[in-house]
Amino acid sequence: MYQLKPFLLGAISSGMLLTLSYYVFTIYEENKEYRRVLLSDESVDHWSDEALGGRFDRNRKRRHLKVSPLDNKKDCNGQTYLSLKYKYKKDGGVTFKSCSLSDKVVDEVSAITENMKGGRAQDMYHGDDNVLNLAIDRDTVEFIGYIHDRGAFPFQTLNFRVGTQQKTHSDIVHFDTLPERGLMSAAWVALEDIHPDSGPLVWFPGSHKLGYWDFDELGLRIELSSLELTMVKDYEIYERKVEETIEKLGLKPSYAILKKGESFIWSHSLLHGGSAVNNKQLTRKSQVTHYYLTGATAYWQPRNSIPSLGKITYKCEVPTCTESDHTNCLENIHDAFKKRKMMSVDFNLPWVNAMCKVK
Ligand SMILES: O=C(O)CCC(=O)C(=O)O
Repeated sequence: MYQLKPFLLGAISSGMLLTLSYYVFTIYEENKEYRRVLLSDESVDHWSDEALGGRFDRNRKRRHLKVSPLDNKKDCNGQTYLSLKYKYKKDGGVTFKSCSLSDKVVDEVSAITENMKGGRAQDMYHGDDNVLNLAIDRDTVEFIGYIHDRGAFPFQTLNFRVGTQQKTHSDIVHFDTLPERGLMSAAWVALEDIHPDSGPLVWFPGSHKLGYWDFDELGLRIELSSLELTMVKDYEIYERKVEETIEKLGLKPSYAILKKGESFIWSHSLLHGGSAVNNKQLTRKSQVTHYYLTGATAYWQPRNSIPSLGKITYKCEVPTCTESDHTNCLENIHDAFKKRKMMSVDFNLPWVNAMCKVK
């Protein structure tokens, strides 16, 4: 009996030690995964310096997690901002519920969207206060800024009455920034409870890590015999290439079956589109707002550019919100549009659109 006691005590303490080690190891591994995802930077180099002529800023990999006072703030679904940021970085998209977005604004925009001609309207925020209020909703703008460690400001709204059935694409093919690429994000707000048969937004978790997905990145310009900007043809080839890649990699779709007032926030390179509308009687009222993030000095359209050949088509109609005048800029977004200026565009280059010249 006396000999058994130390043996039992030893066994119990070894067991406890093993359990403790297991927990410490699990926490360590979770923490490592958390850090890995939060520190990863999906916009680091994909192209060579020679190809880009030194236009892109590569020195921005962070070593330390940034601690923000917003980390523990919760969205109106009760999720902490930090956990949502983790999901966003890992998957490229996340569902968010703003606490500052009122039912009244959502209902007003829903009514406008219900009644608009043609079922699709771009940039209604220029003329309609409710559409604008939704685009500059305090929590949404703050959250998008928070997940990117930047200020966010809207540059385009799209309202849809029904499912778009738009083919899968990423936004970076249309909008991009310089000198740092990918300072862009979007929020898709449900203006009603989304029905699975109404053609919900479809997206491919993790696809934002596959690269920039623009024409140059995919080698499409090189594939075409003529390097002229045959946009329509290029776009069809792009869409096919995206479809083929999804199939080849076996990427699994997710659907944004959101409740009214929730939004789906996605990253510049996330592959997404409109899924099939199975019931044509159903509406799918939504507003997409595209946001730039502060820090860019020029904006360009990858779809109409061949950067590896030094041909870049710049985008001119952009409000130049900066980190220091961000709040003021949001409140006066239309003035910011008027004062637009493209600070670091090299206007001597023949392909720079003349419209972009600083007035
Ligand atoms: O709402 C949709 O079905 C697609 C919207 C979209 O792809 C976009 O705005 O970039």
